[in-house]
Amino acid sequence: KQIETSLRRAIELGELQVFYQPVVRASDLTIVGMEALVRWTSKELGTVSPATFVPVAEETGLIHDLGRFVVDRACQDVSKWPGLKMAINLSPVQLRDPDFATGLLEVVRSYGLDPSSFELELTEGILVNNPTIAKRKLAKLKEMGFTLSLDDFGTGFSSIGYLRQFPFDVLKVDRSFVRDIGLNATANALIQSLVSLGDAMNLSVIAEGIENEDQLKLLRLVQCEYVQGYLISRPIPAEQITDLLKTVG
Ligand code: G
Ligand code: G
Ligand code: MN
Ligand code: NA
Repeated sequence: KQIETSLRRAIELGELQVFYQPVVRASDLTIVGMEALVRWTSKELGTVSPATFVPVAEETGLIHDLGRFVVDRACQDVSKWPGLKMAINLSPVQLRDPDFATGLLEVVRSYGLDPSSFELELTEGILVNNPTIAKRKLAKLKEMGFTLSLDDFGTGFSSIGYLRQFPFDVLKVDRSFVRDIGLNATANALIQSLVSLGDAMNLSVIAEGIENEDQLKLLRLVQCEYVQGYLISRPIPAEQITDLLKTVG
C-alpha cells in the first residue's frame, strides 16, 4: 500500500527513470540496440527494484501510466541513436487494454518514429490465459511493424510447437541458462540447444545475463548472434549510452 501511494506520486512527478542496457553482436561486440529498464529512487523508500514495484503496478493498474512513461522516454532517447533498436518490456496487463496497440502506434508516430525501431519484449505468461486473443494482439502489433521478442525464454512451460504459433521474431534466452555455462557438459549442451532451436524457428537469438569472458566464448562457439549482460554493460542512463556510442564509434 505504501509502495502503491509512493509509486503513484513518483509517476506523476516523473520520479522514475529509464536506463538502457546495450545489446551487442557476439562476434565483434558492435552495439545493435538496447533494452529499456525502468528505475525508481523513491524519496521515502530509497531504491526500489522493478522486480518489486512492477508487480504492484500491475495489481493496481498503475502499469498503464508507468508503461506510457517508459515508452515516451524511450522514444525521446532512441531519436538520439538512429539505427539502433529499442527493446521495451511489456506487461500482460498492458496488452489486456484493447486500445494498447493503437495507442502505442500513435505515440511512436507522434515522435516521428517508425515501429520498426522498437522491439516489444513479452514473456510466455502473456500466452497462457487466452492464446487466441494473444495471437490476435501480437499479429496486430507485428502488422504495424513492431518486432516481437519472447523474453526469459526457457523458463516457461510452453511447448515448442505451441510457441511456433506466435509471430515472434526474437528469442531472449533467459540468463539462468547463461549463468550455468561452464558448470558442466549438460549446461553447455542446453545453451547450444536453445540457440539451435531459435535458428530452426528462424528467430534471432539474444543470450541474456552474460557476465564473463568464458560465457561469451561459449556463446560465440555455438554461434549465438547477440548477447547482453554486465560483461558488456550494466543498464545505464541515456547520457552514458551516448558517451559509449562515441567511444566505440
Ligand atoms: O532491470 P531489472 O533486472 O531490475 O528488472 C527486473 C524485472 O523488471 C525484469 O523482469 C524486467 O523485465 C522488469 N522490468 C524492467 N523495466 C520494465 C518496464 O519498463 N516494464 C515492465 N513491464 N517490466 C520491466
Ligand atoms: O526479465 P528481463 O529479462 O527483462 O530482466 C532483465 C533484468 O536482468 C534487468 O533487471 C537487468 O538489470 C538484469 N540483468 C541484465 N544483465 C544482467 C547480468 O549480466 N547479470 C544479472 N545478474 N542480471 C542482469
Ligand atoms: Mn527483458
Ligand atoms: Na529475461
